[in-house]
Amino acid sequence: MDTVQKNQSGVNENTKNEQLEIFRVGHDKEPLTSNQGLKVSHTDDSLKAGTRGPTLMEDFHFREKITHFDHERIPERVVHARGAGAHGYFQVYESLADLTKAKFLQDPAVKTPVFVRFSTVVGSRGSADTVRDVRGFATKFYTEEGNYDLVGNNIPIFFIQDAIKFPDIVHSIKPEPDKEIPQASAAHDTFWDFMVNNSELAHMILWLLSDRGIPRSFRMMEGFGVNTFRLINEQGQARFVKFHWKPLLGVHSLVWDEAQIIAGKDPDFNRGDLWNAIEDGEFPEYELGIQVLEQEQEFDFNFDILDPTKFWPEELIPVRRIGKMTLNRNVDNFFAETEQVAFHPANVVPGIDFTNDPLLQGRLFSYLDTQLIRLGGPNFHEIPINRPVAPVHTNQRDAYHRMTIDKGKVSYSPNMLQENQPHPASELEGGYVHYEERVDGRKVRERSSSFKDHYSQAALFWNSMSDPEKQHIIEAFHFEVGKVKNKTIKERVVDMFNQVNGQLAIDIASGIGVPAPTVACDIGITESSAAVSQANTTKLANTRRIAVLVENGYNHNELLQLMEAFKLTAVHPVIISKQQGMLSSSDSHQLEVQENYHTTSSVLYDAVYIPGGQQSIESLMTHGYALHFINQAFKHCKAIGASNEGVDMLIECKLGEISLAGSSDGSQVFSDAGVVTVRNANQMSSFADEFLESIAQHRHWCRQAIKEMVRA
Ligand code: HDE
Repeated sequence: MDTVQKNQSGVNENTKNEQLEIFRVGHDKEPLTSNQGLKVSHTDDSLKAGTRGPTLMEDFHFREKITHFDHERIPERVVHARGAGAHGYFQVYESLADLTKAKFLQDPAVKTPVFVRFSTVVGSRGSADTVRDVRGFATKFYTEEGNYDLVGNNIPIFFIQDAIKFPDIVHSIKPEPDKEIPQASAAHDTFWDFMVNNSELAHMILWLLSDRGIPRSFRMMEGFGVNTFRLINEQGQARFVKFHWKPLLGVHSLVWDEAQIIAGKDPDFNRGDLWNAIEDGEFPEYELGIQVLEQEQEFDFNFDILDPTKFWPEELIPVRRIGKMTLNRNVDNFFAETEQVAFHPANVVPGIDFTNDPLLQGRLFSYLDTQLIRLGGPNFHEIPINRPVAPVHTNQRDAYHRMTIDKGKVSYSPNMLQENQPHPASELEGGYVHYEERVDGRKVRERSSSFKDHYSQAALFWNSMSDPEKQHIIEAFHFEVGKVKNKTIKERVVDMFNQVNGQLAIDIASGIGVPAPTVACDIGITESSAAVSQANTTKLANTRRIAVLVENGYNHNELLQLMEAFKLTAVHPVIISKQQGMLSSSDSHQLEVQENYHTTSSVLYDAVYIPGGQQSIESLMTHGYALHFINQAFKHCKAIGASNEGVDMLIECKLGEISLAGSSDGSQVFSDAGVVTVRNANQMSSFADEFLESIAQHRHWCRQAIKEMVRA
């Protein structure tokens, strides 16, 4: 039964899917054909003059096959080349008519179809998912009034204030052009050279080097429109707005050491995580939030609300959650959908408008321009993933790859021959009318003095970090700037961050081989914003992946109890053993192994569980890979659970010795560090609860201080 209500023009969650259906082709039990529909009888040998003779020109099948192959690549995106996409829908919680006339924000019954593409910025299309980088979070809403694109990132601010610097920053962060090294990394001289010569980057650097730069999952990542936009209501009243996406699973990140190892063990880690969650029916959900300012409030703050290197602290301007997006369908074809989707911040609908944010102004040019080269001409809006569900009637004709067969001889306006159709729509008919902002100024290449403070919000962000988050940022500096060869650049990094926080500069200097500042600065910013710290995010065990380490002779009852508890919380256990195949428990139950120690790694899980069973544990204790697996999970501050003889395995790993003074029997010795143990079979249920709670915490940062001593 179709319970989805349609709005007036018939757009609903399924509309885009129905539109795409026309283009989908399955190839079940069909004969192979040429592109002309000719059935092909043989495709493994080219047509030759004799079995050992030359290939003949007349082999049209060979030529068509090879020619198509030779042309199968399009240029990758200049930035955001690597990405993953998914379909879904958006529903507003209540009408926003008081703020905007955008139709998709009026009726809570309407499910507007969306397509989202997540991405990294710097790396090539084949680069690893878990590099340190900003993540793109671009959403296309297929509304009844045309496509609306919210092309955002997972960090609420940007590096630069004016779009004219975009080619410079991107050139500096991309691989150095002489040797094309390093791939997908900011840890090299040209980027930091650009950085020390542009103090407006200071704030963004702290966000990039924070845990936000290495998200655990696209499902656990915030999104931000970054630029300041306008909402316009039916009465023509305008307000300033910032857009936010808030993930229902909270905001969580990897550990840098882990992120680097994952880049080798599973370069598709984030992409696969998104795909699997959707296939498993665990649909990623994000609430759309808005921060709204009245026009009169434009100059009420100690930062310029049009400056894209500043965020609007939620404590000053609260985020109102106005609706929810659910991603519930994977793509059928990566190239056709994820690769060919074309976002553009200028794709707006009535009720949403621009501001003079100078970064946004430049973006409004760039995205259309880049699609022309990337997608080979001006008809990319006809590619199925880019087609609006709203009807299209223009006087545009021709050009490469035109699909529409426009009828009639009139392709201009005004005209008499076709009674001036298609006719420009009045505002009442839904025609887009730009907000009549008064603009008055001299032609200058200058920046407003209200954009000149580059350090106050950097200090605000730094103050907002918890101690573990601060530690991660300092370590990230030690990595990123530690890789820089030029000593003067390193010294200038320290000088720059001395302007943010003197102690931060001292801590950066301590790891990169340059002197600490002689005078530690204090710029006198004491404010903080709790909302930007991940320490205060939602914490849930749901959808986490748990490695279960077992060998023959494991305790079936213990494992069964935990598996049931995992299932209830939608936690995913994965059975890992030395060899794939079947295992026998101590009481002869059979269990299928999913991964062996070669196919998987501790870094691919959120937690580890070791059930008891004398024989299983004795076998694990002699296996270096298993010992390493547990030590590595411990080092990355993950939850670890062990029951009965499983606790002996932890003692064998010497986790207790390294971390906390524990009792020799191993019972509950580690619990405050996220290591949960039980020796008593009657306490399995409370053990399961405690272990799940420990998984929900995501990471146990109290182990940080000792992690360098862990042998992993
Ligand atoms: Fe983009 N950006 N950008 N950007 N951007 C592109 O467009 C650009 C900026 C963002 O998944 C390009 O189709 C300029 C901010 C995302 O397909 C290009 C400036 C934000 C994506 C481009 C910015 C973004 C892009 C490259 C500075 C967060 C990927 C390929 C003024 C709000 C969209 C393409 C996808 C992609 C230009 C800055 C987000 C070259 C000139 C700020 C998520 O047009």
